[in-house]
Amino acid sequence: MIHDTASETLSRAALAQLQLERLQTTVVRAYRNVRFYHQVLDARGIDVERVRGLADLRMFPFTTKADLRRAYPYDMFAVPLREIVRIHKSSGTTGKPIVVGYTRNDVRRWSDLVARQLVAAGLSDQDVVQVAFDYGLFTGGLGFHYGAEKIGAAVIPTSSGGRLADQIHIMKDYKTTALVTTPSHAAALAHLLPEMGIHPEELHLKRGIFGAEPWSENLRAFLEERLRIRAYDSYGLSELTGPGVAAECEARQGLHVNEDHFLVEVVAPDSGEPVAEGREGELVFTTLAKEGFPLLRYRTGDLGRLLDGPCACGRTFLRMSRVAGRTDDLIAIRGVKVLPAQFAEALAGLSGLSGRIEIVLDTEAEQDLLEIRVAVGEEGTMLDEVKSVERLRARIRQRLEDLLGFAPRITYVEKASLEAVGGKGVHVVDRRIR
Ligand code: DLL
Repeated sequence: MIHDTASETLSRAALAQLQLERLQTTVVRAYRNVRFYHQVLDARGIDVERVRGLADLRMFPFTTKADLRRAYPYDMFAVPLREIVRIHKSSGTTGKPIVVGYTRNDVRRWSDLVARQLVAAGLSDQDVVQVAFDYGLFTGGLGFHYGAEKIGAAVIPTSSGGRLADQIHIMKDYKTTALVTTPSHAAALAHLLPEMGIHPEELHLKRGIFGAEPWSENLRAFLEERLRIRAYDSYGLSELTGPGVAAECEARQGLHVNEDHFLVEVVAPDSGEPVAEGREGELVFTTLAKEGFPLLRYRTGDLGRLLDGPCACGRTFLRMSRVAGRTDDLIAIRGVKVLPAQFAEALAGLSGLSGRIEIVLDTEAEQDLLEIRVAVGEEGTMLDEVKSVERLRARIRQRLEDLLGFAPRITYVEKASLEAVGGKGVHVVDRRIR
């Protein structure tokens, strides 16, 4: 089934025409209403009225995460606050986060984009959808909530917090047919089932829609087997809208990019030049219909490829591969996205610690294990007493729990062993199996 057949099966020629018209409107709106774009486009002598073809997009400069951070909180908004009806925030940034705003039309369109992917995954008004993404500043919870309501499904807004066992009780008792969450959260639930003595056949689950972090075909197979579902990948980012940028259909041969709302480019991360067709590079998006927060050539930091050719499902939108990695060192741990520098930031000012930290990531039972290795610093040599060392450990744990929402394992190691690895203040060892 297709949610919006007219849009999702547009001929490529009609789509290109629509994209061009929307691009023309977007660049003018961004130039007129966002000081940042006004300044950078003026500085380059770019006349926004002169966009004649989609190829003209290339004359525009990229927009980066740093640009958005500098605009904190509202400087990238293209409408006055009274026209904004929703505010979310992007994860995984150091210092000031990125704040994004949606007009009423933006929220409506966003819900439609999420509805598209739910229908593409086979959902309908017959479904009971458990949205176990975090509800709040993160876009996953509310994004899927509105999309699932749009298709008339019964939505259970469990959100992500709380006990795993409660999610499972609800899933069983409320007869959930579709689970929507991060793949890591789904894996944790799948592991708990047998421990709770529940056989997957006792559940009513049919489908899982997972995203917001990297996952693999191995994890898909595990989740499908343990939860007796068909699992679908969903990609998006808060800066563009949240979920609803690209998602898999029944064919699961890549994720259809909602090209009537987002123009996608793939560029070489170092030069910013377009890569050859079908090659891997950094995904760059331009919004085509957003009112509150339009973006021109936004560099996502996500690596991927575009897959050509028609899809068995009949949709004409291009597909992208699974996200193959990042251009920066953003790490996703149990659904939480952090930069290594955020660990240093969180522990800054704790007296007794050496400046270096090692982050060790491992996989145990399909789940992320996080260990933080720290060493006692110069002034910390007085910390020999077990009591003070334990007090310091508790403080570290508290600060990291504030950062991540869960407590990692904290291990003291010799200072020399942290220094031996050289490099920056934070060293990451990722041994996870994806
Ligand atoms: O993760 C939005 C979202 C919510 C997408 C729910 C899908 C489902 P952010 O928190 O801003 O937004 O994080 C965006 O997460 O740039 C990718 O690096 C990563 N990411 C998102 N989806 C996937 C995916 C939401 N399916 C960042 N596979 C993006 C791999 C993903 N990485």
